Amino acid sequence: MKPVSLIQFLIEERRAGHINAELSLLIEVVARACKRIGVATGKGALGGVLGMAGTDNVQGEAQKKLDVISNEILLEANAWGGHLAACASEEMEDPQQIPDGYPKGQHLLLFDPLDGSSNIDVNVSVGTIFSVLRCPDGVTEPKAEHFLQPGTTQLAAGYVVYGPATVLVLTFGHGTHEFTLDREVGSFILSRRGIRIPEQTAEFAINMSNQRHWQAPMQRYVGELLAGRTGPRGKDFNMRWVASMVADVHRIVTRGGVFYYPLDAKILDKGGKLRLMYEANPMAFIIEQAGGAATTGRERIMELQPTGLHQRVPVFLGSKQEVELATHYHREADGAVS
Ligand code: AFP
Repeated sequence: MKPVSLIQFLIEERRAGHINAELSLLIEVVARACKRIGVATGKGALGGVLGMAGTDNVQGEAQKKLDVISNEILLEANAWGGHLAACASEEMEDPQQIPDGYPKGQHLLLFDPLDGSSNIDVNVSVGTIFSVLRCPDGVTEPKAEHFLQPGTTQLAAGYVVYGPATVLVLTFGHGTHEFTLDREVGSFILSRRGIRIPEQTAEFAINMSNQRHWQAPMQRYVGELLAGRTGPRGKDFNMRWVASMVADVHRIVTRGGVFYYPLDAKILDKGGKLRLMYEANPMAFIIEQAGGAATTGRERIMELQPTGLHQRVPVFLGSKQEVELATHYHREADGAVS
């Protein structure tokens, strides 16, 4: 079969009425920016971009952390196209407006430019996560409050994993699709259409070093997984933890599994570790569109009414039956179900 490029796929999606021309352009621009981020991360130590921002390289020039560079790449790429009303990023306290004199569009873009950035220096996969919302009608200078829309209103969500291969996973609410970057040609090529995550799994991802801080239902649930074949679950479970959410989620999108970043005593006052608007919501959209589930352990992530641009939430996502069981244990402990 003839390979389908991202551009051809976007044309198909427009013809099917799933997206308009402006959203198609937005995705093209984000994908192009991510190719540049992939090139920057791929240079490793040779790019002079590893280490902490605020340090100097051997020539005495200021070094920029790759997450700062990735943020700048995405901002710069998106300022011009006329497809955005504003963007918001993990790297910036407030939304970034489109500069005066540039054309504006109807969309709001949120992103985590380089998730898992603490893994860069050790050459482990990192990624970009993004979410697209519609700018409320009549708003010309969107502020944080205009971004505070539930995940169910997302028009698009995606991530790019910069690993052995650079891979884009995308949804417009009509299935989840994967594109692999052909590095010689410079194009993202459709590699999996309509991804389905198996409902059951025997693989879970969690940072076990936080175990003593977890709440009782999480202790119970993971305790049962660890008990394996002789425990109440009657089967052995395997564990993985990359500590780059994009890489952990991509494994789940590829072979199933579950990912948990629960609330624990250390992060109780923050509400969780991961950010709702540009980590949890887009990942939840991608996972649900692939037949999986995504909750906070208590509620569906995409139904949360956001209260802040950088709000944090607990995240349970992946194979449906496992996420439902872990969520059931929490709701049962809360007295919400019997
Ligand atoms: P960094 O971008 O600071 O590396 O954080 C990545 C992350 O938010 C997410 O990608 C991982 O799942 C999670 O942190 C790992 O957190 P722990 O280090 O607490 O396991």
